[in-house]
Amino acid sequence: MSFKKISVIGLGYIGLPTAAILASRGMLVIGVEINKEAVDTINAGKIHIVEPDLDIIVRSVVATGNLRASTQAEPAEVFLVAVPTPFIENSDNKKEPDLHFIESAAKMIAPVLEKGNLVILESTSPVGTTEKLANWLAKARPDLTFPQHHGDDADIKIAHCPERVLPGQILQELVSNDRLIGGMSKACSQLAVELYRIFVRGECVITSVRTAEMAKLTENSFRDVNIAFANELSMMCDQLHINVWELIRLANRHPRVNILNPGPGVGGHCIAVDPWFLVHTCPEHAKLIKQARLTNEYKPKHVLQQIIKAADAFKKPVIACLGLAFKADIDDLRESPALQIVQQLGEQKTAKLLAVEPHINKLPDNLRNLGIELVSLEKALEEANIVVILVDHTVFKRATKETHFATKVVIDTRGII
Ligand code: SAJ
Repeated sequence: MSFKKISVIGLGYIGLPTAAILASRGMLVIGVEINKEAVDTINAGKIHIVEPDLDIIVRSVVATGNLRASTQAEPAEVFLVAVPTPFIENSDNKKEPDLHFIESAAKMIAPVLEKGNLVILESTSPVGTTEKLANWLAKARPDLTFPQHHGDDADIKIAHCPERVLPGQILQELVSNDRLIGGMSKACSQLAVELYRIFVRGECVITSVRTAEMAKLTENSFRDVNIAFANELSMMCDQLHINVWELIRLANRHPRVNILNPGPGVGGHCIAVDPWFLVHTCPEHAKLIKQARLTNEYKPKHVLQQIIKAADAFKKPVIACLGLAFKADIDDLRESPALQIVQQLGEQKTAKLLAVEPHINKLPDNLRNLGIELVSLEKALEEANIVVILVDHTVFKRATKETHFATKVVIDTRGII
């Protein structure tokens, strides 16, 4: 089969780049998005998120007519679902996966599904979610057959092919990364491989649907556990007056040791979220994974205590907080430990706070309401007596080569100095 018309449901950090790449390969792509503003922005050839080079490719595929956004689903050969899967905190403070965006996507595409269509779930999902999606679709369309009951002969083919791209390098990784293809039957996998072959240069590796779901959660939990190890080391080193960066550099000289970098905590909407899906599904076994999450969630509090202690030595402390994003060289503030630290520091009202974030033009309202100012790096370094490095943006790394840091009390949570 050669595909012509593809529908991407959810035009966020994954959906929009994927839609744009498919469109750039000659497909007619209809992006479906509930946010009307985002739809209008995209149809004007612009983008509502920040990702290197995405603006160029979207502008070009909208101009050629290969990409069009809409708030309504319409018939297509493939439906690629890339909607968010956050968690909700229940009354016992337990984090439960929130699948309502996937359920809404199922309700949206069910009326336009036709025999022969392929439905792919790309959203990071707890094990069993693709089967749930299939059941939601089957319930809405009793006139069609689905792979959970009809295997290879089903009218509709369904697969889970998790996205695994790194924000900041999405366009490159979409093409070069290997792709896991978890079809609900052999025929489902084969059709999904055909689709990804349109733009993936990495290998398309076929597995079961549940293994594909678990693999994605495993990758992000692996990273979370390893960062937690580094963060635990950094807190022990603070207590023992040892330079954790030197320690890690030395330990990593061992041929089988490769410790990650400690930081102010773990942010973003993936690594700080996905391990909870495993903890929720297997609470009695996912103990290390849960503890890693708790360690990484605690790290911002540890940094906050360090800053408060440093500020105590000044009558009128002025604190410059360098970086608000969840990691280097992006503008994304979601689940950012830097943002959390600056907000909590602002709530203490014990110091004048200057925030430096070169990737945004305006502070979020909650920070502005606390009297925090967004300033340039130069102004921050001129005025502050304490400098807290919260994000390792390239511009900050360059600035540390100059001398003005030497005269300040510096708390360097990223080890850039
Ligand atoms: N971090 C550290 N120390 C490190 C590495 C990262 O503190 O040594 C922090 C970062 O500063 C950031 C957080 O961890 O706050 C997460 O950043 P990241 O760069 O590790 O990952 P994400 O969230 O941008 O993207 C991850 C990737 N997963 C893995 O590398 C296993 C990406 O491939 C996934 O596609 C993405 O999650 C996702 O969408 O799930």
